[in-house]
Amino acid sequence: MKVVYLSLGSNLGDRLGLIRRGVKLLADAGVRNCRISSYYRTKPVDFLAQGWFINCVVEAETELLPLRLLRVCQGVERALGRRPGVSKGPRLIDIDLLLYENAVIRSRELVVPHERLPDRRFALVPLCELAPEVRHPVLNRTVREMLHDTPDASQVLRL
Ligand code: PH2
Ligand code: MG
Ligand code: MG
Repeated sequence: MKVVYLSLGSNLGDRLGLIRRGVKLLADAGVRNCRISSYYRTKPVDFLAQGWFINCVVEAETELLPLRLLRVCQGVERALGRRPGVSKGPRLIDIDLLLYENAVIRSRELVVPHERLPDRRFALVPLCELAPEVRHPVLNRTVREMLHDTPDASQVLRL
């Protein structure tokens, strides 16, 4: 069993409902024993001309290998109605792999740890709630330290 951290976000439709359904579908597909952070209302970053997101982070155990897990996340996104759209733009649901144990993966399809993690309060704040002492395997910084040091100052409000 591997411990993994996933970021879930939505800024279209029934945002909270979509995230909750996403967690259920992930569990059905082998992403087990989920611990869910609080939900947060978060200001959009990168692509600003879109509605606020709801974001959370899920800690889970899985036997799925990283690329299989990525496929499962993509399958759940699709099952919840997501279709290709503007890069970083509005989405019904986005499920990203933040950390997979201490794995470091740099393939064309998948980069783990997530390359933007240190620059995203919307991921660091909920991740810090679940796992403040977990360490980034490349930066050798804990989640708490990354949150303390992040240059991102965008709003992340607990629901
Ligand atoms: N996801 C993005 C781009 N910007 N902003 C917030 N607040 N939350 C997100 O999940 C998010 C974003 C691309 O995946
Ligand atoms: Mg994303
Ligand atoms: Mg994504």
